[in-house]
Amino acid sequence: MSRIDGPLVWQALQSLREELDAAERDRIASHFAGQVRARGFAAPIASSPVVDSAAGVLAAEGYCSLASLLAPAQVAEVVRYFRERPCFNAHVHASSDKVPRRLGEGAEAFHYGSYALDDVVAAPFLVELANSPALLAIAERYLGCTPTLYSLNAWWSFPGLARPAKVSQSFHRDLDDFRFCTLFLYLTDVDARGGPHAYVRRTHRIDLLEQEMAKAAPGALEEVDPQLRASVAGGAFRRGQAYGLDPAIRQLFGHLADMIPGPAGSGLIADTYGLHMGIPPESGPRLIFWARYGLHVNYGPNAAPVEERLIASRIPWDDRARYINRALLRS
Ligand SMILES: O=C(O)CCC(=O)C(=O)O
Repeated sequence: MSRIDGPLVWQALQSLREELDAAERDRIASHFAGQVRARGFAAPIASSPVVDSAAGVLAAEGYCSLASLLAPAQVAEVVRYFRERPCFNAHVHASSDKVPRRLGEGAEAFHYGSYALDDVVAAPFLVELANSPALLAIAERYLGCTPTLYSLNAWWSFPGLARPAKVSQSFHRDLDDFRFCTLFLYLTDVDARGGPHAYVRRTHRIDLLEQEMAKAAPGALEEVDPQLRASVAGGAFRRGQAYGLDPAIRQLFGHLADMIPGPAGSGLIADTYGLHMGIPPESGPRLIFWARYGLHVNYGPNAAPVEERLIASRIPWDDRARYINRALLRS
């Protein structure tokens, strides 16, 4: 697809996603997955107790915690690598002012310091982790087809800002694809004050949401902001719509809202269509990495493809690997 057609198709699909309710979105996702399966890049899904259990929890709850994704020595190397590079003042590089800033030299004046895709790809261990058979198998189970790895990102969340960042430090839904899931890897230790990711379980699936809503106190939903109500009920919603720590979310779903701390090297895989947020860190900066798995090449705001050799030299490179990583590659 050309550099014009890619964004054009992405924008059209994005508008469609904003108009669909959760059930329609899911139906289209199944068609997409069927088309991908028909094109035959599937590998036999590696079945192991870890993969089976993580895929089951992800489907049932919306996220699954993952321990020991990287060893302490690997984490130290990754953190050292990023500390030596400039970062950019937004959650994703594409939304920043594109001014490189170093840690200790102005970067911390902003909520976020994210890295350019080339630097994320060149970081040690991360491309290998995102392409590990176990994570690909979990994503493949969840999506119903071979995943497309459409976004890699790493960023600092800095403490001490007067207000939380818009959207991402407020409960919100992501709308990247008709079905997708996100691996988050903590690269610093994250306790309750270290900026844990928070996720409202079961808000990723309309059937589960309906079950939870049926348990809500009579009238509880009427008090909720109409946009939030539509979203909570699995209806259409706008991208970028955020709900803060809306008391209604606490009232309706408090018992399902998990804060997810973990040591550096651990993480989670989540369907971030479900309500989620990053709690602003208080005790120190948090460094985190994501890898996003979806149904197709998703020319979202993160797209800035890298040279094939940067990835191909790192992992077993065959047709399937090229397919999975193609959104990240310059053609
Ligand atoms: O910072 C976090 O833990 C959450 C980031 C987030 O909300 C997102 O990537 O959509």
